[in-house]
Amino acid sequence: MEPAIKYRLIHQDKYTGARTGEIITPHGTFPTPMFMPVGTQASVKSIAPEELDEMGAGIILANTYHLWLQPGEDLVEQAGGLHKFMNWDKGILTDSGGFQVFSLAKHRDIKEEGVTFKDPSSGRTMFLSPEKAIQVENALGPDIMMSFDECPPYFETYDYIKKSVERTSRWAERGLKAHQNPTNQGLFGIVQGAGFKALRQQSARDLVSMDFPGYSVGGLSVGESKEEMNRVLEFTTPLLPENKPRYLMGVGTADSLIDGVIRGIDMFDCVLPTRIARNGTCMTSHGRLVVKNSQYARDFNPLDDNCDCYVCRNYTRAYIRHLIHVNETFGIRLTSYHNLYFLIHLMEDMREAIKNDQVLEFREMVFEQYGFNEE
Ligand code: PRF
Ligand code: ZN
Repeated sequence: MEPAIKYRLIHQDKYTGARTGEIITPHGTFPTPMFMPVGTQASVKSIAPEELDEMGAGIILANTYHLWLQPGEDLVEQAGGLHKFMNWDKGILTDSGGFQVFSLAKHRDIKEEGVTFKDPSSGRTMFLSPEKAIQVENALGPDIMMSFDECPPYFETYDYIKKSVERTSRWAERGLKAHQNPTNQGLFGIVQGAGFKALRQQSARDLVSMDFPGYSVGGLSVGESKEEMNRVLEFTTPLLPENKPRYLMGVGTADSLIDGVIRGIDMFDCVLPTRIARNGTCMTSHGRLVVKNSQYARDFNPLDDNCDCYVCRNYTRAYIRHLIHVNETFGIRLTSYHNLYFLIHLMEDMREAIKNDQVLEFREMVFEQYGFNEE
């Protein structure tokens, strides 16, 4: 059987775990490392597919949880699948809903069979299980589907996390059995285990034995420190096969992307760039810039003097600040575009640095320019 998702290594950095390669999907090939814009409800907020293409996004993320609740997977299937429904013909990855149930739903009850919860918008009682998540993902039709996992709180006891990891392995196995078309859609496993090395090892061993076409590292960026995340990545990515993609879920600050790549990660996603854009905050090569602040009222420079995106080539801080102040939605379109471009372009620069074995120099340069601020 030909798997739906394949990884091709192009070059491994001489001095770190960073690697550049490409991921081949039924909807095209994209270079890695890559940042994936998040389109939770089948739309990357305020950005058109043509614009995502133009900024170099080879793959985007959507959420099983949201699309299952609204408009429902049968409607999307009837539309011809997610790609057709949203007019995006490159890669799509869907998260399974596991994480969203744990972070968004109220009154949830986790059992071996699955999770019962109350849909916060309709009040309906819903049930999501490994089989149900896979059935919804099969109907939505993304190129990459994620297993239904449990993302436990980071600072739980060893015994709690061990039970959770074991359940996530059983759920992964059930998902694999339920998966209908592995030649068209690749199902990834999710390694959990919080900060415990032995449990990350157990989780990786279980999942690798199931032979998924790709693996993600879950359960990070949930309140632990950056140092802690780096520590866990350092011993987790070496547990994953070298010939398959590795994806760090829900991470989207510039420094974490660079530090994740250095530890062997190929893919990232996060709502951060588009979320902060909507409250007037921009990611720049000099750190975060809150463009809606009064100090930019008469600043006729671009958002970032080192950025050559459509926004920075054509608009000033003063103009964008004005738009946001008078609630013109074009303002947040511009900040959203720039922020996504910034992270996608950062990964493009990183790929170049890897090819030249200059990852550590690149990190040094970016961090220095950045000023090590809150990002
Ligand atoms: N599991 C899933 N989705 C996720 C996570 C996870 O652990 C995270 C953790 N940062 C983000 N999104 N299924
Ligand atoms: Zn820009």
